[in-house]
Amino acid sequence: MTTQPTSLPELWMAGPLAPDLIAQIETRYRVHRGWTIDDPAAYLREHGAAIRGIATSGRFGATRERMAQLPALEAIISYGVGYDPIDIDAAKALGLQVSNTPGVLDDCVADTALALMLAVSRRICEADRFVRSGAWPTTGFGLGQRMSGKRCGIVGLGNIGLQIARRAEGFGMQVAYHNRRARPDAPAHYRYVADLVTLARESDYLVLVVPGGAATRHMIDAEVLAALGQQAYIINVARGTVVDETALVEALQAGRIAGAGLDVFEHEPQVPEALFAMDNVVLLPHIASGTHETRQAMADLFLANLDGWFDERRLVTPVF
Ligand code: NAP
Ligand code: 8YV
Repeated sequence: MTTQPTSLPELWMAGPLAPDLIAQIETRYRVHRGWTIDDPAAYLREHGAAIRGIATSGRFGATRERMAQLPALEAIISYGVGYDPIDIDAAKALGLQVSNTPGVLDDCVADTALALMLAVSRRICEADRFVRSGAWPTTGFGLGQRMSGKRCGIVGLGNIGLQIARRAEGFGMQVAYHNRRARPDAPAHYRYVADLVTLARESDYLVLVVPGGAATRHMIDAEVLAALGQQAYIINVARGTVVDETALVEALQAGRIAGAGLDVFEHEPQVPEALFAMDNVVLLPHIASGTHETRQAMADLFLANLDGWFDERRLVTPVF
């Protein structure tokens, strides 16, 4: 911990946020860097009573146990829109405030989804590897699958899903989607499909952008993958937990689906080794929101929530 005046509001930081963001936070808050502390329980018995906030992210979350170790805790401020690793039931039970950073990353995450769709079906990464290997002068490169005009099934037509749909329309694609309920404000020509297996059967690309957590765990299972079929692709910019990864690897190995574009994995940063040898998959290290512009916008909204709570007791983007 850096030396700071003790009158500043104190925060427990669950994991290393971006160095620039930490530097900005530390101008106004006293930060306890949780990930550098060997025995957090012992540390918090000594220092926990003064800590009023948890600064975290969609990666580091906040457990019920940690909340219980902080008797003065008021708010959990999270960087990122997905908050699946934050125990929301525990936060509600303890009367805590929770914020995330929705809205500001929709464009970049949607851009990444479209990039994965194109990359995997037009074999862009594979073709790049082919040229670099020096093989072009001696042999030709095979054909890909057309994307324009195909059927785009979106699982989770929320903020990001809508941006994916708009982009897919730009490629002349027909959009259908599955949510728990039809969106009354969605364009009428976006077809709502109440049954996920049916949506898979009727999609050439099944794009996942639902929240993670227990409610969506393994919603993409062997049955959905079988319904998707041999000519169709799965694209995941949601959370790795949404897909039964073992079933996905088996479906790819057996040729039951055409390929996969994956930004997220069930046990990040571990990726099933079986995928490394497959040319019909594109694998990204959870970078869908990873542009300078969007990460800055996320940091700004994170700080607005943090200051909003500690200056005015008001979150800009509360989770509930
Ligand atoms: P959002 O606006 O809340 O949209 C979520 C959508 O999912 C809603 O349309 C919701 O509709 C649907 N949904 C929720 N639970 C469902 C369920 N059990 N079954 C079917 N549909 C369900 O959220 P968003 O801002 O678009 O973000 C979506 C998720 O994307 C985030 O939670 C995060 O996990 C992920 N994400 C990933 C990255 C990345 O870097 N790869 C970046 C940003 C976000 P109903 O409520 O009607 O079901
Ligand atoms: C972030 C994300 O990279 O917003 C989300 O839900 O998955 C990404 O934008 C992540 O939350 C930061 O840890």
